[in-house]
Amino acid sequence: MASKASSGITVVAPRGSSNLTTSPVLTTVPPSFIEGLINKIPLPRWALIAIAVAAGLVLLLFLICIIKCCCCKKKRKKKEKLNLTNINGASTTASLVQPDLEDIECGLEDEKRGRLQYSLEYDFRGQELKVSVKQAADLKAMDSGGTSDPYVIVFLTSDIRKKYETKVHRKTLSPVFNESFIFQVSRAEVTEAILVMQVYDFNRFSKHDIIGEVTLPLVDVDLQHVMEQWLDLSPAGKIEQEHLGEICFSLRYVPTTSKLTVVILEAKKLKVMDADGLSDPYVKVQLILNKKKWKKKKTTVKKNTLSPYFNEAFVFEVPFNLIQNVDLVISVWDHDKVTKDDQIGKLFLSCRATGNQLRHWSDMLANPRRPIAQWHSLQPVEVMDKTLGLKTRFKLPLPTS
Ligand SMILES: [Ca+2]
Ligand SMILES: [Ca+2]
Repeated sequence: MASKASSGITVVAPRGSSNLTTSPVLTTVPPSFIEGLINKIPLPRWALIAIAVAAGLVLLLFLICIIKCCCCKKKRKKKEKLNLTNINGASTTASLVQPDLEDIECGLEDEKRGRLQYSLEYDFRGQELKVSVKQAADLKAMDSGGTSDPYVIVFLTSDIRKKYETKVHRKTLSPVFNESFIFQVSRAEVTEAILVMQVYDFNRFSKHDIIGEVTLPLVDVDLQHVMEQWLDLSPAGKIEQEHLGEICFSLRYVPTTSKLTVVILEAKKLKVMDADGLSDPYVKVQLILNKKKWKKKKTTVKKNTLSPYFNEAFVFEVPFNLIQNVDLVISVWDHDKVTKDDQIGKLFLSCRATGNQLRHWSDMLANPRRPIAQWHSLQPVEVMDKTLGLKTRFKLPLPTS
C-alpha cells in the first residue's frame, strides 16, 4: 500500500511485514535539518534544484550589476562637468577637482601641428611692435576627444619675461583669436629680436601641452610695411624658457558668509635655490586691496624639497562688494637659515588677471561654495610686481588686518 508522505514522495510500506530492518522506510535514521526542511516543501526535488540554480544565477547577476554600477559612478564623477559663464560673459567649461578625461593626452605623435595666421606692424615713431594673432587652422589634436583647447603665448626674445596670452578656445582645431598685443621695442632691439608665438593646449588639471610654435627673426622682416601671413607650426623647444615651478591650490568663495578659502595643496618642479640642489619652500598667500597689501598668511616651511606637499587652508574674510577689487597673490619662497629668504616665483588671481589665473578666479566666482583646484605656473617676481603695481623694495604701510 502506498502512503503519501508530506513531501509528496511516495513510499511503500509492506503491510504486515515483521522484518523492520528490511523496511524501505528508514525511519530509524532521523533526517538532517536541511533534509527535513526540503521534505516539508510541497515541491518535487528537481523543482527545488531548479529554483536553487535560478536563485544562484540571479544573485550572480545582481553582484555583476553592483560592480558595474560602482565603476560607472567613478567614471561619471571624472567626467562630471559644469558649464559656466565667467565674469567677462565668455563661456568656459570647468570640471571640479577631478581631471577632464578629454585633457588626458592621446599620446599620438603626428607630424602635422597646424598653421597660424598673424600680422605684424611696427610703429617707428612710437617704437612699438603690434603683433596680431589672427587664427589657427588644422591644429593637432592633443586631447583624447580628438580636439584641443588652444591659446597662443606671444613674446619677443629681447624680453622673454614680457609675455602675452590669448584667450583659450575650447574644443576646436581652428580657433579664431583676433587679438593684438603691443611690444615697446626700440629700432635697434627689434632687428635683433625673434618673435615667438607658441600655440598651447589648455588642460585644467595637468600641464598645458605645446602644440607647436612659430619663430620669426625680425631681421628678416620688412617692418616698413604691414605684414600678414600664414606659417606652419614647428615643434617647440627652440626658445629656452625660465622655469620657476608649478603650484596647485584650490579656491572657494561663499558670498553669504564673505569667506574666501585658499587651500595650498602642493608644488612641483620648483627652481633650485640652494647649493645642495634643493630648496626649502613655503607659500605666502596675500590679499591686495586697491593696490595696497591687505591681509597675509603663510604655510609652514618644507625642508629640502622641490615638490612640497602642503595641504594647508587659509580663510580670509572678503565682503562681496570687495571681491571684485581684490588681488589674491600666491608667492613661493625659499627659506634660508642665515640669509634673507628668496622669492622663487609668484602669480596673482583677480578680475584684472589674465589667462589661466583669470579663468580660475572666474570659475571660483561662478561656483560659490565649491572648492575649485587648479595648477598654475609660477611667474617671475619682478614681472608680477610690476603688473600688480606694488613696490618691490619698499614696504607700504600695512593697514591693520
Ligand atoms: Ca586640453
Ligand atoms: Ca634655502
